[in-house]
Amino acid sequence: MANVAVIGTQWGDEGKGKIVDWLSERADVIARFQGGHNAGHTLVIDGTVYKLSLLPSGILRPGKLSVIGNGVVLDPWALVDEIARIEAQGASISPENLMIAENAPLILPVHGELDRAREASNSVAKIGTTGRGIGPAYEDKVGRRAIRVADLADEATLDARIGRLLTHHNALRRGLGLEEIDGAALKAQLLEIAPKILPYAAPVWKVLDEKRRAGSRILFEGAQGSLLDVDFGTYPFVTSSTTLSGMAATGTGMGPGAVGFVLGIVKAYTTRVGEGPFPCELDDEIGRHLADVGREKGTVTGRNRRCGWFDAVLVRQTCALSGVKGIALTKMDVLDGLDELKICTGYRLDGEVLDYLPTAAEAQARVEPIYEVIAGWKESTQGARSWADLPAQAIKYVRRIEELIRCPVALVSTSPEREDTILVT
Ligand code: 2SA
Ligand code: MG
Repeated sequence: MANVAVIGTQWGDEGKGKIVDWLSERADVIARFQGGHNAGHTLVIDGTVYKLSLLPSGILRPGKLSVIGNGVVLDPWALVDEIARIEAQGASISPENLMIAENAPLILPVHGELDRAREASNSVAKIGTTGRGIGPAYEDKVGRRAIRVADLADEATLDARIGRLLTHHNALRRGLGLEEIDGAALKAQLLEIAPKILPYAAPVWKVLDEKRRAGSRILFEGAQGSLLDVDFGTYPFVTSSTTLSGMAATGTGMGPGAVGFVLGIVKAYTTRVGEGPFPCELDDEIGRHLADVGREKGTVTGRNRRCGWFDAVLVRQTCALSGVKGIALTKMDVLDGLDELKICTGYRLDGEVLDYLPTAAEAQARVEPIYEVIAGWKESTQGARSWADLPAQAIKYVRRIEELIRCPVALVSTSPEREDTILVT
């Protein structure tokens, strides 16, 4: 098996967690390469529900190495809490099975405060962030003032980094009416958490290089979705990381050739959390049906997700952006019982027909979906484990999606359970 990168092709919450877990059985290393504890992956294993946020999904499988790459922004307190929570559910986590890139930047309490203060302020448009400090932490990374995992080992470095951070953040905080940062208190907090994080710190790029040379199979676990990508998403209503497959290499310290197969996770309909354009959004009975049946609530924040029909225009676009070679179609059972289904095949804008989502925010907000109607199915697809178990009309729906997005279906997931997966050969 080639190394696989798993990418969300919509706005996140496509059901990546289950697929990553399913694939992790066949991998030796599972690596996160972007995002932070804004991610929420729900896994159901033998009836037990695990909610992972920062930890790679491989952590629940004995004998696998889980890696948090340099492309991730790491909240050390959130990580320590999550480790304790998952260990209480029976997993065992140690430097043997978890490694963190030494050059990963930290999310500090000031980042969360800044994120939430901006969201609460009326002077800028609300993004609908998770409030976890993701954006401010990435700003500090590219602004060259982040504190990174390796810095936790040296007090003098911490002093220098905190000094630089204060200069920048205190100016910002004054503008938002927040108290100035107490540098000494921040340093004390960091020194307290350091011994809980440093044992996991490693030159991840080097470990991965050795693993690759030894023939280990690496699974790259994406978080959020392609339409939240900081470059190609519905900017500015995006997250602050690169969520596309190219990041799997840079976010762990490997060359692009290390990513052999890009698997795009595609939900059979569309959802989005937070603000921003959503051409196929349904503010009606059907939208509520999808939300109820699909239990569309955020894993991390518990926010309700907005729901709509499947948008083939968007998924065709994101499959191209990530070089997706095959898709895993998830949550098709949520469509069971609907009389008819709609698929968006293009947009209308100012009398013209578009076959892609334009870049300008103003145009993104105005495009109108052009729908194709396809008959639904009455039978249940839930728990189907072979192609033959699917109603003919459901197969038609899958085939039409493949055609429209120009990408073959590799897997169909028919329930949150690991075994309820159809492998398309
Ligand atoms: P942020 O916090 O800066 O990354 O928010 C910016 C935008 O990115 C969206 N975003 C997400 N969308 C869906 N799922 C996400 N993860 C959690 C989950 C979300 C939750 O998997 O359930 O629990 O609410 C996620 N993370 C970020 C966010 O909604 C903003 O639109
Ligand atoms: Mg999620």
